[in-house]
Amino acid sequence: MSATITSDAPVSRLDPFSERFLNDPYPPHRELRDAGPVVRLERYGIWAMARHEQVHAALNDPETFRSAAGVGLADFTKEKPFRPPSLLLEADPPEHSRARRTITGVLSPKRVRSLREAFEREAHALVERVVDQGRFDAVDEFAEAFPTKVFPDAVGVPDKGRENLMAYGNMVFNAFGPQNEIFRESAKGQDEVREWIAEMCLRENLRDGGLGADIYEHAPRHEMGPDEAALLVRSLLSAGVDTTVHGLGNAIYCFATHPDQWAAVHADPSRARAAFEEVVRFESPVQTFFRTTTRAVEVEGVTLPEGEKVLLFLAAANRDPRHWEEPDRFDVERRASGHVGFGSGIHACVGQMLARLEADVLIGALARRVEAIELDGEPELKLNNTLRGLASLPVRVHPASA
Ligand code: OVM
Repeated sequence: MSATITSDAPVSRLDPFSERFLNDPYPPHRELRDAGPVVRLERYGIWAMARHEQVHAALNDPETFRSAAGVGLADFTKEKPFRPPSLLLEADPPEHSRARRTITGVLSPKRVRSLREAFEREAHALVERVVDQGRFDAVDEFAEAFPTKVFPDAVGVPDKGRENLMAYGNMVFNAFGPQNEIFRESAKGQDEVREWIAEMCLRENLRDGGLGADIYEHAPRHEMGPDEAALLVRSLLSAGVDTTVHGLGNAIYCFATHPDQWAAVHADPSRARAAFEEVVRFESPVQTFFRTTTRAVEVEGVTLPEGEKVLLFLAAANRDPRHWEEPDRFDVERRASGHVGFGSGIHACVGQMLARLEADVLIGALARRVEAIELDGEPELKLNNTLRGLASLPVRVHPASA
């Protein structure tokens, strides 16, 4: 007997990073789920899982499915990473644990709750502005306007240069895919963006009392030095902006295309938080992440060798009919918890409470003021190797009579 790859695994020729796939991922997601619990993607010589059961299990078995070899297509044991690896995202225990504890300490429930008032002031002003306009672009003027203000305010990033945040996130999330045209286009001429980000990670540029400064304060308690603290600030700046922008944009898209669902949120704005959870399930901002096998592992009769890249389709798991009832129905009243849009296990999104707070506050404010949202033109997709969201979303809103 020899240790050859057992190839009774289903094989697919799909390219999950092609424009065709990214434009309408749901039919190929179904194809991948139906092909089997684990599928070989010929094009990249990798494996894929698209069913909820296997995606959830892999996320919760970090000893077998590690992150330190990168959570993108690139294998950090063979290729130079696109940037110095994240101490959080691209790390395994025990190194990951110190970084995680530091960030968890900073983003405590109490600290996140303390941000609500400032978020509400900003949300109120923004909602008044768009209601006055009547017609606006729900991406630039709403979904992007809010997180790009309140998030850097919370972290303590100075005003000047904040436009770099979106460009940086777009590039980082593209870098998890192959070096295709989508990635190259987003990385073009970004040296200054990367320099600005590196500057903003330094203690001297972060406002006292902000989350960034808090990272520097907590770091020594977990044996982390200033260089490591700077990398943790980089994690906030990488993962905290584009993700929420896409989540909020996708939310407005879902509401505009499902008017009865917006009517339910308008009738009871306390539903905003649960409605956002359903948005993250239904149009997951982060579509995929990779893991790398640390040993030969059997998945439902198929043996994956050691050191293999496995692409986990979070967004496909979130619409797996083996797990969800009528998964393709957007229903703000369903129990969407259990989705893996924020991941699961030790790497689950550490900022998810902050993301939910932003969404709750902004969607809640809109729900109190607006009774109907309608499309006012063709939405335009923003192509990204990892993120799903819109580049433009023209809408018209109808204020509720006071
Ligand atoms: C990080 C990082 C970057 C992008 C995404 C992410 C979704 C984390 O630098 O730690 O998590």
